[in-house]
Amino acid sequence: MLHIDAIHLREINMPLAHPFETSFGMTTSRRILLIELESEGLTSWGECVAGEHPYFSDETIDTAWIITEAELGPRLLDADVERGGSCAKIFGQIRGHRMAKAALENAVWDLEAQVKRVSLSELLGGTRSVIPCGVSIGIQSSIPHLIDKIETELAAGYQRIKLKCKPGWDTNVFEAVRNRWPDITLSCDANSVYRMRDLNCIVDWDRFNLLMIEQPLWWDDFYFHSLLQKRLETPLCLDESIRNRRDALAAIAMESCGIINIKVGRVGGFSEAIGVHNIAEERAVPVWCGGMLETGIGRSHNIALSSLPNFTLPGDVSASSRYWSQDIIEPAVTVNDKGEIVVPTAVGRGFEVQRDRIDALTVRRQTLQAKARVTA
Ligand code: OSB
Ligand code: MG
Repeated sequence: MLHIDAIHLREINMPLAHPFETSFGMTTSRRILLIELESEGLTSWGECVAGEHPYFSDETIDTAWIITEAELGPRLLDADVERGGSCAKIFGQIRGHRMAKAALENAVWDLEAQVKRVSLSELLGGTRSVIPCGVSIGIQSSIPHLIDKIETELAAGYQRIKLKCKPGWDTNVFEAVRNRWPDITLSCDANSVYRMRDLNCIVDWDRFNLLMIEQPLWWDDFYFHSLLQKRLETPLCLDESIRNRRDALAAIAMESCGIINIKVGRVGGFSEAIGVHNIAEERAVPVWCGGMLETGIGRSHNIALSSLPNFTLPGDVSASSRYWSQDIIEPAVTVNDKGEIVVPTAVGRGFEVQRDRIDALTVRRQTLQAKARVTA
């Protein structure tokens, strides 16, 4: 049994080292909810990936804060928590709020790994000692700027370049990049900005030999993606619309995609992420680990998840320095010259959390305390 004595919520504010632009807007700084669990002298961490605005998903840091404080936190403190995998049931009555649930559940897995004296990767069922890494490159002010960025990332060793796109920053951009680099592994991510009227435009991208086209249509859709996939050679990849393993099953059965992006926050925690991974693996659908501009805490959890066997494609898990001038873990996440991250084998997440640095970045905090435990 894991005895959780207290749950600490904090909001930290961190400026991004480089602004990140997607089809839904520009992010220059992040407001991040961190969860810290205290348990019999141990401390574990979770990061909530909800954004400041409900643009990627319907959650925000503020909805996650409220639901954690009022519903999820009290339930976790009252429950008999055996392991990380117990959380889905503990939170089962609460609909939605998957990013809030994931932050707590992942902190419980982080704790379980420490109690069992194993690495988080081992606890999750990881088999890889290194993970292949790609980068997600935001919309830039000009094509020459983008070419410079890609040059830098390729020189650093990254194995796959993903371009954020939107109408006006798509066909012309893919053309310029393919002219410069005919053979690199290239993909794009539209974050749901296109509609069926754009079908012919998207079908034309087959000539760019993209590894995949990520979430071109509505954020909650499988059906229209399946119609589009029938017209395309290039595999579609779903991100936003996969909320759980049933969605993954439905999307695969409907042939809405050939590849799945797994984000542990988007599916509600490690248990469900493993479920999506397993269902895809059984059906020979490759997966990769998405990113949400995480700090080192969420990043270290993504590294552990990416060590599972069906994470065969390079993920959006890259070096801390691409996001932060100074990360909140030690050492920072680095990528070797083959574009790989070495999976830590130390107990737990394998990176030390820098509490002083977190304290300095904290703008709001709240503690939920367990009721006094009755001992026999
Ligand atoms: O769709 O993958 C996405 C960032 C914020 C919201 C959505 C997405 C992204 C990214 C960034 O692509 C990936 C990263 O963390 O590098
Ligand atoms: Mg995406």
